[in-house]
Formats: sequence, C-alpha cells, structure tokens
Amino acid sequence: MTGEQRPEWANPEEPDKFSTVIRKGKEQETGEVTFQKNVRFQKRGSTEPSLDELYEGVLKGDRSLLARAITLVESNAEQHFQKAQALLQKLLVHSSKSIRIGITGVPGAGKSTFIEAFGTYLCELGLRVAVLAIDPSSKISGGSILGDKTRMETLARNPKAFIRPSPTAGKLGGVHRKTREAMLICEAAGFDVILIETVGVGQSEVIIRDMVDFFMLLVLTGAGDELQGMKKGIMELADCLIVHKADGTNKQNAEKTRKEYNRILHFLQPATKGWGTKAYTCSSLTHEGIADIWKVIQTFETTVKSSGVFDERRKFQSREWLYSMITDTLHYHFFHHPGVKNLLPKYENEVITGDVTVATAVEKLYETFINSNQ
Ligand SMILES: Nc1nc2c(ncn2[C@@H]2O[C@H](COP(=O)(O)OP(=O)(O)OP(=O)(O)O)[C@@H](O)[C@H]2O)c(=O)[nH]1
Ligand SMILES: [Mg+2]
Repeated sequence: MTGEQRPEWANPEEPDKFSTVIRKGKEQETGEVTFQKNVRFQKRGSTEPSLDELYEGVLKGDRSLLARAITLVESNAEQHFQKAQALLQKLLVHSSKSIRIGITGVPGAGKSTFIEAFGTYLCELGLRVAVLAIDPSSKISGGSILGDKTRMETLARNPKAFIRPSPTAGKLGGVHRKTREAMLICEAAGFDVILIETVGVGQSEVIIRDMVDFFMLLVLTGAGDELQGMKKGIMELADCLIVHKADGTNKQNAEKTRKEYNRILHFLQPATKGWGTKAYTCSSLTHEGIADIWKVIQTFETTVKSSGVFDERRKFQSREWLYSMITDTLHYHFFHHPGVKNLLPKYENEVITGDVTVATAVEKLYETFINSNQ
C-alpha cells in the first residue's frame, strides 16, 4: 500500500466499489492528526473517465472502462444518471447481435458452477462471454450471488470473459434497469453471449424471462413427489430444463429424473411459440452434456429467428421495459416530491385511524404532486 492509494487488494476494475482511501494524516504541533479536506473528492473526480473515453473504451472492449461504464449505470448518484443515459444513447446503435441467456435454479442447484463450465466452453469456441446477475435478495442481505466469483475462477481469468456481480437496488430504478443497461453495454462491447444468473426464489424468474432470448432452469434429481411439487409456472417459463450434477452415482438417477420431467413438460404450455421445451442432463464437474446444451441453444436461435418469434419477443421486451421504467420514474418522483414527503406521514396516520379513506388520501397527495409540477 502506498501513500494516498487504495490498498492493492482493491479490485482495480471496479475502483468505485471500494470507497476507502488510505491517506496520511498531518501531524500538528498539538500532536493531533488532521486530514486534508476534500482532497479525496477532487482526486476521484479528476480521474473519472469522460463520456467519450467510456464510449471509445466500451467499443474497443477495454475491460477496465467497460467495468467503469457499468459502474456508472449502476450508480445511485443523481449526477451520474444523466451521464449514464447519454452513454447508453450513444452505445445503443452498437447493441444487437448477442444471444441473451437466463439461468435460474434453486440455491445450490449449481448455477455458478454451470456458468463456469459452460462459459469456459463457449470461450474455447472463440466466443466472448459476459456474465451478469440479478440477485433478488440483495435488497435485504446487501450481498451478491456472484460474490462467489471464486466459483468461476477459470472463467474470471479468461480474457474472453467478463463477470459482473449483481447490482444493488437504489433510488434510481431497481436492479432490473441496471441489469438491462449493463447488458446493452456488454453487447456494445462485442460480447457474443450474455449469461444472466438469478437465484430461483419465485418472482425473479418472471423478471429475467422478460430480459432474455433463451431461459434455462437447472434442477436436481429428486423423487417424483418433489417433481410434482415444483411450480408449474416456473417450468412454463423455461426453454430447457437441465437435470444438473448428472455424474458419479447420481448419473442414473438424473437420467430417470430427465424422463419424468419430459413427461410433465409434454402437458405444459411451451414458453416460446414453435419450440418444444425438453429436459437434458449435464454435469459441470465432468463437463458431460455441456456441448449438447450449446447445440440446443443454437437450434433454438435458428428456429425462432426464422419464424420471427425472436424479433417479436425482443420488441415485446422493449415495450415492457418502457412501461416498467415509466412506473419506476413516476414512483421515484412521486415519493421524492417535497410536498408529498411532507404530507405522507399525516395521511398515513389518518388512514390508519380511520379519519380519512385511502382514496381521499391518495387524491390529496396526488393533487399536491400535480399542482406543484405544473
Ligand atoms: N457433483 C456435482 N456437484 C456440483 C456440480 N455443479 C455444482 N456442484 C456443487 O454444488 C454446490 C453448489 O454449486 P453452486 O454453483 O454454488 O450453486 P448455485 O446454484 O450457484 O448456488 P447459489 O449461488 O447459492 O444459488 C457446490 O458445492 C458445487 O461444487 C456438478 O455438476 N456435479
Ligand atoms: Mg451461484
């Protein structure tokens, strides 16, 4: 560690994520230690890359600038919002040709290990792979499911790959907006495959389904009862089911489970028009089945592109994104409106005590919001 630096173990690709700066104190005659005021902010501000530097850097696939561009769109600071949107606007024309793949499954299903094996395989084929994550629990835990970059050690070191831990929700839109925007940036940077991991805890599958072209569900071997208990809704979102950890003594069982899933899938509504969702087995330890899964995805891509379903889905997703951002923006501005903030506790109280109806309270708050916005 030197002078006024971040410690060497801070990630150089994500300097903004590490807020501590070690600085020498100034010895005064009294012996007290004081700190130079504002130096840290001046220093950080002056090293912030300009819009053009970020734009050029992303297009060139410069990993450090790519990471900083994503940090910018993930920032919850209001002054970064405009710059981030200007960057995205410039990059938008460059985003299009990658395939977006969503991966879900219960905790411990082996998603991270699968991404490590699958991503590495794709890199060996010469493809560039970006891994993003949506962590629905991060709001509560503050953690990140890809904090376990260690599970993806090989992939993280691969120059053809880029791994980004999940963003945390903030006031300027939730993790969904940030993940979508990070995805656009990765596409502009020329990544061929975008893998998005989310832990399957219910609602997150629907959100991720709305962002990707192909959606896979990782499941484990289990008794018939467990299969029946699995939510039909989740299976109906998937374009393929993978019975994972099909290795060693578990291999035979995995094959049996695959057949059982296929029987159930036969009666379900397929997630994508013109595509029959099927179950496959795979092991991320032995890598058996990994190549076949990529073949399935390629067949899927050809099928849905020629039928027009691929384009149709992307258009639908853009429209959905527009509406969800409108909702986010209105929500943000409404709850940050000074008048609303001021009156809300009063109306909340009156609604609880039964002095005012909910509809009246909403109408009054809405009037306050509208009147001062005119
Ligand atoms: N036998 C076997 N074990 C596996 C395989 N893939 C993953 N595992 C093990 O399963 C455990 C969980 O793997 P992870 O990749 O962390 O699972 P995850 O779904 O990402 O878990 P969360 O991030 O907590 O939701 C680890 O101990 C892995 O070593 C596999 O193909 N075969
Ligand atoms: Mg994981």
